[in-house]
Amino acid sequence: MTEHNNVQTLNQFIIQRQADYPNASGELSRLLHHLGIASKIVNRAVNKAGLVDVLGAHGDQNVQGEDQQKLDVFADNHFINAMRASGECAAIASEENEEIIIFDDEMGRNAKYVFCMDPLDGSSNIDVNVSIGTIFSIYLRVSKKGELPTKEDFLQEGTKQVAAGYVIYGSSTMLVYTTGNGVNGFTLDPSIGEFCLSHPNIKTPKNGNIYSINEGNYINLPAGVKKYIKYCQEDDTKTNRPYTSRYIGSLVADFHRNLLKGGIFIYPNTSKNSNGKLRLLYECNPIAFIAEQAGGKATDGTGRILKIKPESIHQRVPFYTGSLNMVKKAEDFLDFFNNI
Ligand code: P6P
Repeated sequence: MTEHNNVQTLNQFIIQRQADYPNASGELSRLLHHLGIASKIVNRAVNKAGLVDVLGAHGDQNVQGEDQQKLDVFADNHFINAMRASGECAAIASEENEEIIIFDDEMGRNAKYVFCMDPLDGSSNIDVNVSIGTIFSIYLRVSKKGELPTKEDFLQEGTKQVAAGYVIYGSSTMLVYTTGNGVNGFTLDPSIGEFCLSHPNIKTPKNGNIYSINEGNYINLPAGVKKYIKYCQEDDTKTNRPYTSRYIGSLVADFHRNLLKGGIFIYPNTSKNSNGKLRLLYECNPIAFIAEQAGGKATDGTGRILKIKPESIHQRVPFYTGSLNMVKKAEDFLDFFNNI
């Protein structure tokens, strides 16, 4: 029997945090508990992906026109089922579904929250055993209880998020989330099947030397980004800390590494994609909430990600996030070259 002295499980943490808020009535706790269960189910499938028939294109295409891998669909279904079972979610916006999913039953109609998710981000990496992730964001609905939820429930500024986070299915599986009072990381202990608090109160370094961007897009990048990359590549003798490029093509994996070590992740607008590639509701907003709660920064190059008023649920935005001083430096280059 593994000794688990002083290890706090996700459920114990949620209950303890709920005790800190006497007026909390437990709905968010219940929703997070069901999220944890779905994460364990998806983790089991991801870990066995090479062994059982969940690999390969599902044949359909998602709203982004990307081939749906079976694991994408599997993850989408299980997180939808978990939110329905929680009884605390009224509707879902998912990368895998063009329209919002409404729980039009007694529980759903009276639920307080709506849920945005990318159920399995980085899915093109599934077949090559690279870390992938689930990204989620939770809002209080603006529609009235008892009425049907609408898209307006999802078109809220990121500052209105009540919780957000991600699961990273990597060398270990971690759930990292915030409810606006700091960022905490939980590592799945397979021997007991529980997420255990392993990274309490995560703070991201204010400076770092990792820059993460797909340099294959170089010729299509804005001038300011090209100049920032050049700045990173020059051996900055003042600090004698040459930068290093790390890019794995999986947002959760790239962001999580930089969160812990210090770094900047950039997916800018390009001459091919005027709004960049990443989606505001279920990629940029939740990651931005985590970044800011950990002492970092997240912008679209001109302003705070969390202050953007969404216009559609699959809206894309340019994304710069990570260590505070690195994002500020990148913005300086953008400001200069956008205004010459
Ligand atoms: P590119 C994965 O498809 C994803 O949405 C993110 O996880 C990742 O950061 C990005 O796209 C990678 O895009 O164009 O560099 O392959």
